[in-house]
Formats: sequence, structure tokens, C-alpha cells
Amino acid sequence: MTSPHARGKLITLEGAEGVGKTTNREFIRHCIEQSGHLVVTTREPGGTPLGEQIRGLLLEQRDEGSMASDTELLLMFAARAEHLARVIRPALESGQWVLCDRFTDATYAYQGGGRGVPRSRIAVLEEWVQADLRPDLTFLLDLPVNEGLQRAGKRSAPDRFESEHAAFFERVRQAYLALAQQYPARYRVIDAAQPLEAVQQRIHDVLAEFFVRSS
Ligand code: T5A
Repeated sequence: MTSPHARGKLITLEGAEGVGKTTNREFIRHCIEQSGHLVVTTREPGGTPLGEQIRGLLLEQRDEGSMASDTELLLMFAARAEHLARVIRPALESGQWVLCDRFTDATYAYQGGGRGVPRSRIAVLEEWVQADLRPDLTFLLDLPVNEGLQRAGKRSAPDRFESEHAAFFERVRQAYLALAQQYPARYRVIDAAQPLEAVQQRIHDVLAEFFVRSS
């Protein structure tokens, strides 16, 4: 059970477009609650009123052309700073768990892998905005790019990121897989091409092991 003195856990959900993050978020929340923890479910970019406004700026299609990659990077971290200050840190410090749909690894994958922003530049902002806070567990839902885009395309009109070409998303996918290799202790890669029941069984098993490790 949640102790008033124990810091909560930060669990993040990552992956390229249409891999099933939103679909599996409620399932993960339910599993965490079943284990006796209070959980705040949130997303990036967004998660606060100001962060959701920044999300709107980041995702909307622009007639005037694309956004400079540094602008995009700084807006991601501006939204994240607000999110950490108003939602994530207060929740963790009160002992609640936080389930976040995308976090800084998305910046390494999209702005780093996708746009080619140097990792060192992202790392500076990560240190500045997060200090030593890092996720305790990260699910990477991994799916071939074309399958993810097909799934996402069935759902709604493409936003600014979804309008990128397949090569961009291939770089995003490879950057995520490289992060999973770099941080094997916190990353769990899930084969998201499987039927939903199999995906959720694997997520359930990973969480069961994580609950034991965290108790
Ligand atoms: N971004 C974000 C950055 O560039 N840098 C950053 O630092 C951050 C934080 C918005 C965008 O912002 C960018 C990345 C993003 O482009 P988002 O809203 O999380 O982030 O964006 P999306 O990836 O676009 O989220 P989606 O909602 O498109 O994808 P999901 O949530 O992964 O997919 P979901 O759950 O909606 O599923 C898609 C479809 O597939 C089906 C679902 O029913 C749904 O129809 N599906 C399955 N079908 C078959 N088998 C399964 N196993 C299935 N699982 C789901």
C-alpha cells in the first residue's frame, strides 16, 4: 500500500505513432490500482492547462511552414517543466504513482532521432528541467512503422508529426530501440504487433515483476 513517506513511481509509455499507448493506458492504470497504489494518469506534451495549450501549438498543422527544430525542442521542455512542477513532482512526493503517456525519451526519439537535434543539447535541457528525476519503468511499444501509421491513420486526421514521412518515423523507432538497449534496467520492449490480449498479458507480467521489485 502507498506509504505517505515513500516516493511514488514514475512509469512512462513510449513508442512511435499508433503503437497503442492510449489503448493500453487504462489497462496499466487498472493494474497499478489493483496493486494498491493511487495513480495519476497524464500525457506529454500536455498534462496541465498551459501544457495542453503548448501541445496545441506543437501539433497543429501550419500553413506558414514548419517550426524550427530548436523551437519545437524548447516548447517540449517548456510544457515538461510546467508538468513536472504542477503535476508529476507533487504526485510522486505525496506517494502517488504517475503513469505518463510519453516523456523525455520521446524528445530523444523525435527531436533527436527524427529531427537530428544533437543528444547533448537535449541532455542539457533534461538536466535543467528534471535534475535527477528519471522514469522508474518505461514501456516501449514497438511496431513496424507502416503498421503504426496505418493504425493511427484510421483514427483521425494527421497532426503535424503524423504528417512526417516514413523515414522520419523509422529514425524515431530506431532511436527508441537504442534507448532500450542503453537503459535495459528500466526499459521493457513490448511487441505491439501482437493481438491486444497478448500485448496486455505481457504488460501485466512486466508490472507484476515491477511490483515485487518495488515493494
Ligand atoms: N512528441 C511528444 C515529440 O515529438 N516529442 C516529445 O517530447 C513528446 C512528449 C503527440 C506527438 O508529440 C510528439 C510525438 C507525437 O507525434 P501523442 O498524442 O502521444 O503525442 O501521439 P501519438 O503517437 O500520435 O499517439 P497516438 O494516439 O496516435 O498513438 P497511440 O496512442 O500509440 O495509439 P492508440 O492507442 O490510439 O492506437 C491506435 C489504433 O490502433 C488500435 C487502436 O484500437 C487504435 O485504433 N490498436 C490495435 N490494433 C490491433 N492490435 C493491437 N494490439 C492494437 N493496439 C491498438
